[in-house]
Amino acid sequence: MTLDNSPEIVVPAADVETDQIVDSKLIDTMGTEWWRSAVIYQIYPRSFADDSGDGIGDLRGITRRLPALAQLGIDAIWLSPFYTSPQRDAGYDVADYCDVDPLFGTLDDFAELEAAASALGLKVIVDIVPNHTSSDHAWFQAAIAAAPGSEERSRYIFRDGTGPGGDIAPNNWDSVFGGPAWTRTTNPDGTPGQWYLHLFDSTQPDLDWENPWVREQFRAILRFWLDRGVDGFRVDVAHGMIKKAGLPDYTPPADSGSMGGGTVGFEPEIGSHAEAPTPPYWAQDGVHDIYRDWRAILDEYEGDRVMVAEAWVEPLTKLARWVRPDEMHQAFNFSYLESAWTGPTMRRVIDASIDAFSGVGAPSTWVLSNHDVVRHASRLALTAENPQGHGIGPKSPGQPVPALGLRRARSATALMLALPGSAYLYQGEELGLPEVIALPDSAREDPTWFRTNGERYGRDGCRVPIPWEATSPSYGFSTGAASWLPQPGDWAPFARDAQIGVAGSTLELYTRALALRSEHNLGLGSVEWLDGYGDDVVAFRNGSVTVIANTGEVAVELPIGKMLLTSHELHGAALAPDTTVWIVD
Ligand code: TEU
Repeated sequence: MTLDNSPEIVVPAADVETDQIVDSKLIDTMGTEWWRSAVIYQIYPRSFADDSGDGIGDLRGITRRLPALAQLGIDAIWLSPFYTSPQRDAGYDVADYCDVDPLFGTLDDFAELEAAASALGLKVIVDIVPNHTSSDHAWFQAAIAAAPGSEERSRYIFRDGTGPGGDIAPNNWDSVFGGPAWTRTTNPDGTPGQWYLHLFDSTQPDLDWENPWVREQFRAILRFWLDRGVDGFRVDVAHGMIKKAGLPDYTPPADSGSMGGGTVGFEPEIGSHAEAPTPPYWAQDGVHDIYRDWRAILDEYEGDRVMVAEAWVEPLTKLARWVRPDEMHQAFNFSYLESAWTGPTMRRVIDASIDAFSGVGAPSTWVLSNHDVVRHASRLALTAENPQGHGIGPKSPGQPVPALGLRRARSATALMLALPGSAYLYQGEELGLPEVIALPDSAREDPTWFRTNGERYGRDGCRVPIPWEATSPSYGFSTGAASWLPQPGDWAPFARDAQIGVAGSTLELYTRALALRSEHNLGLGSVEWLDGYGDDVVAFRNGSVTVIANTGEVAVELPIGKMLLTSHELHGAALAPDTTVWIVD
């Protein structure tokens, strides 16, 4: 067995700054904590299961459906926010970090959910949203009511405008959701006042993390949930909390990718190009002090509590700074998510990921879908005209062919679940759900849609409530008939009860892959590239399992061995295009 890296690609070694010298002993003794190899399933509470019958999912609905997740074979759930919120950004606009929104239930419902998860052997990770609060939060309401220069205002980023009358925003930054990142306040006497910064919606004012008061509040919030037994946190916008001093103007490069607002865009040549300039609002060095502080808090608690960074940072060598030994435990691998389905790209991103993360003693993570991106059963079949989609609707270019998308998605998932490290699944992908492209415009709720006047469709298409029962109203999502986003009329074949126990169904593929992954301990294994296959084929061994994925257009011959898993039915010894197999000798 030899390594089969494409020779022209040079993956830069993890760059080492003086403050990031890593204890090599720590790396040598990489542990076996649960999160290093865990498969973590993202629940988007409003779209998972609705017990109250109001058309919006809730905590009791989740608790009721947890046995189905245990049966699927995952290790942990991550819950997107269920905290008190006016729901302007589906709960990522938090008005009280230490309570449950009545839409989703109560703190007692959360305790029941936790107990049920624990009884099923599932860990529970909750979302924490520290970059911004809701504008309804008592802190922001107090800030608005207080005078410029007050302590209350110093918790957020208020500034005077420029130009005559202060009517020009303090700088030129754009919101990730479109439009300016500043909104002007109105004084009590009706005159225009200061401006406040919001990297996202105007109802999501950014906190000032230079203020020790803000840091103290979040220490208490972490403890609140740790005391309630959560196993960890997914940290929202973990690259955004510190802004460059002086808030200098910044114009993102034209090709800045999915992150609107100026996050560095992902390029196919992952790991093979230099870092793009860092925007003054992302990935500032100061954020790392915050995570070191948080890590010390988590380490006070018994059990392996974990933090995962939602940091849209590239290249991977830079993202690895979020998971140094005294910071977070994991970071979402968005470079992997955004990689094209081609042999060279997949090999390159897998190598670059393992190199970058293992360079700091962290496990690599893998992810193909979440609540912010086009579902991979559609995304992988978008055409070159619009390869990542960034929210697709009826008028988007590059429309996917559904059967091709599902075929590639199954193949890509079978590849992902064979990789060592920790994998993230997004609710509904185990059913093979596609993006809902034809949502009526009147149903859309994503602030992106409104802030761009419909120019960007946004993320509603991946957030449609999931189908459980083929013949029930709302496909069994709700105890009532409604669902907050309309479900397509042709989703019955995707319903869980239409797939369970059905040979060849996507649900059975996921269930089998997860069982085999655990049986063969693939999550703690390694990648040994295999020679002898063409460029389009991704072939490696992980322990005793040989994994072969054909991303190309022609069938390839398979080696002899016992077939453990195949993403599609095989005909003879040929591996058809867009198919992945696991073989054991
Ligand atoms: O996402 C951060 C983020 O930057 C992405 O949302 C991305 O820019 C966007 O989805 C592309 O349209 C997190 C959450 O995952 C997202 O749901 C929230 O809307 C956002 O933070 C604000 O809290």
